[in-house]
Amino acid sequence: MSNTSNTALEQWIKEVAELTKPDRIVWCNGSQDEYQGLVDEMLANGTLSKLNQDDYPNCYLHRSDPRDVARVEGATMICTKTEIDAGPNNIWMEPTAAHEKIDAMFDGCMQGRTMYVVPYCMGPIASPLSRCGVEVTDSPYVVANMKIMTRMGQSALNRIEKEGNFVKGLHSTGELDPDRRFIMHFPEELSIKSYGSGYGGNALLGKKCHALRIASYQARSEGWLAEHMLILGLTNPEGVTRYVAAAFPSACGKTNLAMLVPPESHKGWKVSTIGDDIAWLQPGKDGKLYAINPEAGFFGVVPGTSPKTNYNAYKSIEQDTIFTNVGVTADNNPYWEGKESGETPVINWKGEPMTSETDNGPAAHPNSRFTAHATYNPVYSPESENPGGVPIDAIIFGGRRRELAPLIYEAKDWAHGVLVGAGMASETTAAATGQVGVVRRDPMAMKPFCGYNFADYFGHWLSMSEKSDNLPGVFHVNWFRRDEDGRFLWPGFGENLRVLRWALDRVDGKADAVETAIGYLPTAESLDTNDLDIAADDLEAILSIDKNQWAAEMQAVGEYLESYGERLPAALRDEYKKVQAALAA
Ligand code: TSX
Ligand code: MN
Repeated sequence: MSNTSNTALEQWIKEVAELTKPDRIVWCNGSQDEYQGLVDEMLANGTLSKLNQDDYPNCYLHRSDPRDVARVEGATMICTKTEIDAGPNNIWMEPTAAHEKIDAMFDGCMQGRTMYVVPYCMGPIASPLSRCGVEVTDSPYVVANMKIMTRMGQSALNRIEKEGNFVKGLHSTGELDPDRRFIMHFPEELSIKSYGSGYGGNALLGKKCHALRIASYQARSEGWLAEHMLILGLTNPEGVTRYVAAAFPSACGKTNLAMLVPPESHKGWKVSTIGDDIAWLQPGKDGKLYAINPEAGFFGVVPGTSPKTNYNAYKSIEQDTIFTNVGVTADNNPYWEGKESGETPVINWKGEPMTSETDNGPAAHPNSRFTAHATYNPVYSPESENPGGVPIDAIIFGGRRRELAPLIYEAKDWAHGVLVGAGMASETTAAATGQVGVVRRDPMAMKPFCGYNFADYFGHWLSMSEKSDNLPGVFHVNWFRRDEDGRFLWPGFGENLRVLRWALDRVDGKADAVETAIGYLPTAESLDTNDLDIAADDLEAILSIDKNQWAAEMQAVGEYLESYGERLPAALRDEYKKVQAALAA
């Protein structure tokens, strides 16, 4: 019997089964019954446990292997024919050698196990901007997460059979040995092989592996952009909605911004969420960039999520949520640092007892996650399903910088905006690296996710101005400026709405700005600070630049970009030299 009319898919599944030798093969249809069946199976074998079903209906806890809690950049590879196509920003392996190495691990790895065939669509099923894939996995946890995070099952298979194209993703949790763990990408073959990890970013192949690494490679040849960006809608009191896409390195509060709650002073304004992690952008007939969120859910960091920091995320994860590596309270509720519910944990993420918040902590792993469907977000935007995407008026880059970067500045034009994105950098936090305050370069927040040479990527970004004459404005923000005593100068969170308003007003030619060497900064009057508790000198500090500091920064940006060698686009070199000259003037 044939399971699909797509012969390439049928053939590939046959090959994969011959290699991995599963006891049985299940083609997933994406139904609710199927999801419940997987959950019941995982409850029975201990992969999942039930949380308090009165407080957290249909919520479950998964504890991963304690050595398998995050993405593994050192084991993530881009396997293009030539090393230079992967670029210095990636770890490269020659494709034949890579297949050989990882296939030896896949050989027989599914004996005694079930092999799930998971067709999925990244983006609305009806959207021409969407792309499909099929993930083969032996992990029911992965299937359940894919059900929440993507359009998974029969509808995706139907599209694959109509279109013919799909990305092949092969995954096995293997024996979870950190030394036998590889996440390999073959962009020229549109395929992914992931072995030895059950963690989301390594195992939910539709997300970082497909929607960013493989898609970025495809996007270059097809003339679009696959980016590590949130997409939000901002509706003014008159009911007009504009859309913003924004890229931030980790620990900058991207999900919080995507779900922002307007402050008291902004009654009548509304933020709605299209996506919190990935955006696919493509020029439309009118020259504007249109964006879809390829995902259908949130795979977010749990610690720090409270009604105060992110009310909408907090509400999103009160039902039908898979929690991975959080703690548990005596009432069997999920617990994490920064939940601010007044509860105390009794069991930590490893399943060990805790007698107090500080004993045997932290309760939740710093990279513990929630998996929740997008529609549970109280400010979910139905435009998420628009097959045409939403028109983007502003692109915002950001970083966590104690000094240097002002609250917001606007790039002078598209090419300068590409420099602003390419020069992005952020300070590390304890949660991410254990090392606090070290500045890391992370162009467009894509350092771990670009499937090809960054020099070519910058060139591709620059080339978008030839494909479109109505590109968004480009901005850079920093919510994290501090004074000498370590006090934050900007209140952040909901008040960031004021900064988004300034950006969109600039796009409309309605807000004043001061021209500086690095771009346009708000005048003190053009940024709405009504009802905002901020001292005049603090405001002055975050709305100005230190030329000497910036000269040093541009030197560092230039050196970083030149490390990409002769492939670096000359136009990008011109851009940083222009800023350097303006700073010296
Ligand atoms: O997410 C954050 N955003 C964006 C919100 C839409 N965070 C949390 C970062 C960790 C993921 C922020 N932290 C933001 C911010 O804008 N700003 C800050 C820094 C900050 C922290 C606390 C206060 C002010 C600024 N205020 C008090 O503690 C009272
Ligand atoms: Mn991300």
